[in-house]
Amino acid sequence: TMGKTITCKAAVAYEAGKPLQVIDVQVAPPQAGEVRIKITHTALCHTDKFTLSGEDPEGLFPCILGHEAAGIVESVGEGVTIVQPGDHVIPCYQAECRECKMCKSGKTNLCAKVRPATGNGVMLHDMKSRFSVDGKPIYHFMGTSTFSQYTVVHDVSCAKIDKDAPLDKVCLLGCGIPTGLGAVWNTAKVEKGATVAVFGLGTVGLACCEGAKKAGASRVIGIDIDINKFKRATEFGCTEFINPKDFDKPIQEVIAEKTDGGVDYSFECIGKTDTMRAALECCHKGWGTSVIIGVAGSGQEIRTRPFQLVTGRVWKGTAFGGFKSRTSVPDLVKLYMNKEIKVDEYVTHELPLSEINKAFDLLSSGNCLRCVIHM
Ligand code: NAD
Ligand code: AHE
Ligand code: ZN
Repeated sequence: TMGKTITCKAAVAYEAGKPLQVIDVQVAPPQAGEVRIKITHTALCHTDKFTLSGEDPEGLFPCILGHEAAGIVESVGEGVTIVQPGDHVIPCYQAECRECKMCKSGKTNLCAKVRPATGNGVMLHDMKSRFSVDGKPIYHFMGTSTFSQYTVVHDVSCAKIDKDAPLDKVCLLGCGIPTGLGAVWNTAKVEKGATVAVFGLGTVGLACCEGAKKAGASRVIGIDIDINKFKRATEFGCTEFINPKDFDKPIQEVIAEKTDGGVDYSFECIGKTDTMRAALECCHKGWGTSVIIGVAGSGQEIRTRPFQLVTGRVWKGTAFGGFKSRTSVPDLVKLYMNKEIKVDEYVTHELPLSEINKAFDLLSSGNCLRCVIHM
């Protein structure tokens, strides 16, 4: 049955660098292969702030940001079998179609099916947006656009989760926590006894610390320039801290001295190209592996001496921690329900949608990890 257009509140990013406007938007019914979700809770990730700043080359305006959320399926378009109305879901910016070359490769979690559409702020069916204000289209973002009371996503982007899971908490399993855990478990495959350095102790960095602790790492060195971040990091598995501001020499040298030549694994969870270099260069000669997680601004490039790689250091990167989304997110929800991974501990603030701009300010403050928006 053909659904109706819904009018609801959404936070619209009209222009880079400007506050969001919480206004009425029209959300068209889901077309073939699409799902309309009532978003109940969404958190903010640093990537939302980054895109709003105008630094993302794929950032389109006006758009509806947001990609770390949970909700309930309101209606589905033609041919959708993956979910049905009433299902509890986490929208996934990395889709998983299980049919494309990339999904079938077994080598990556990146899915190719809907990426051309999601990178252009539209839906694959007709390469158009389902959001509008007064008849003018508003772009989607990352195929999720969760800063809206209702959103439309591709069916292959919906992870169906346990109905008992608290949506105000598991929304965090839409991005930051899986990214950090997966970078350690899937991308680096940190083993028992390994030494680890984590650059940036926000949500993604702390999830790396937690993942490393669970993997049995012997040392987890946390690096941040905001000392407020050190206070809680021990609970997440961090065993020692370094504030680069306390040293005159490059931080990679400081770490190498403390670790008999360098760490086995490092993770960059900041998004700056100089810390990406430091993270590679603090790795041990012959085997040290560094994983880039942070997202760097448009036009920026990483650099190091090729000799760093010639002598056995490995530079890697990861999106959504290498987790195949539809398959893994429900499992991560189960791990949380069984108290095997933390989630509640990352929620430091909660606000209503009307105050979402305040959440953007909070995200860069020392005592904030995730601010959950109640829609
Ligand atoms: P966040 O803002 O909560 O945390 C970043 C931390 O880095 C903060 O604690 C900050 O104090 C610290 N920091 C900033 N500059 C620093 C410097 N020069 N040296 C040391 N520490 C510094 O961000 P987050 O939400 O945890 O995200 C972290 C990064 O990961 C962002 O770049 C985000 O865009 C990216 N990200 C990538 C993926 C992915 O799939 N690859 C997923 C989620 C987030
Ligand atoms: N659009 C940017 C890159 C942004 C980016 O790398 N996004 C990550 C997720 S960050 C989540 O907080 C990602 O999944 N990348 C892989 C993909 O397919 O987008 C740019 O530089 O163009
Ligand atoms: Zn994110």
